Amino acid sequence: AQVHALVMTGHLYRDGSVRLRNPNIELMDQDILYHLALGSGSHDLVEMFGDVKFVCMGGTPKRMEQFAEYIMAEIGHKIPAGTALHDISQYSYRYSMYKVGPVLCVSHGMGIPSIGILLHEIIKLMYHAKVKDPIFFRIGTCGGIGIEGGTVVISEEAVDEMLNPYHEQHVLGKKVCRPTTLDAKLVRELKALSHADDPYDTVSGKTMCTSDFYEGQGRLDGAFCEFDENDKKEYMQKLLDAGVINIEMESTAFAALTHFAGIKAAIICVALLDRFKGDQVRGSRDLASSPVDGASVCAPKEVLNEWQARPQTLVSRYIRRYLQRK
Ligand code: R2B
Ligand code: URA
Repeated sequence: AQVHALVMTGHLYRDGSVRLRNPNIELMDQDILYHLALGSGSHDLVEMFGDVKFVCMGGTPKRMEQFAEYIMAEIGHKIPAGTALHDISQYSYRYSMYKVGPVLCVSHGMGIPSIGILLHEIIKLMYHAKVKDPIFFRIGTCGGIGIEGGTVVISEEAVDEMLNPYHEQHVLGKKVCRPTTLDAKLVRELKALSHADDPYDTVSGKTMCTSDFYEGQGRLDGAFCEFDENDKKEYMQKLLDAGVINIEMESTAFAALTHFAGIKAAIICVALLDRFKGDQVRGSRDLASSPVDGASVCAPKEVLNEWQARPQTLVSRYIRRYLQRK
């Protein structure tokens, strides 16, 4: 029982390096990080990633490439003249990853399974590279509940579709629940980095994580819908009464797996719309606004793109302040 307790309470090593809660990895002669197109046998992971301090994850490859370019300018990181940032995981054809000095920028795809697989491999990457005290950020998008589109939401807690503060997974046919604890101090620090003259609000609250974008988020516009507008509104109100102010699709896995690994982490998402007011999100620049879901509900694509930079701005302020203090 004592050995069990030791294993279960252990997080980072005393020097801050990431330890794995898996005794098998160090016994293997090489570990292949399949979905990153990297391996401990084929790559010098300490040389390539040993100086990483921040891991920033977001849904799409394009947004993470833009974030890499942006953070490069923000922290004044230089790459050799005539070269460009390159996608380290290009040949995985799964995720995209860019490294800008101490900042690793990686796409996580959509949903819990996709970010879960990535987290296994990124946490192992931190271990193989002997990275100390890394901080993980998810910079994403979400639906707001009673908050205007364009608002930045910092998650205080992630809850599942039943409003449970844990991430449930099935392991060997059994349910395993891991708490979705996020770092309260990091939430406060990030909130303090919002500026009074930012042309948008930065708020914090609970985030609900779903495994579906349509029915699972109470949308009326999926291929199927067996409830009506009133049922939806009632549900949104129930969420709001429980302290939930936004909905997305990765937070429980992100919070639970980083917490289980002893890694400090935060989730910052921009709301694309207020779910009390609508369901549809504009997909591309040339989609005209429809009469049902007009511009008053869903902003045009250019505006959405500008909004998606807002969580990046906040994380950049955090990273720059950290690097200045060092
Ligand atoms: C937010 O946006 C995506 C769905 O459109 C999903 O990955 C999420 O969490
Ligand atoms: N991402 C989601 O998961 N839901 C939304 O409503 C918007 C973005």
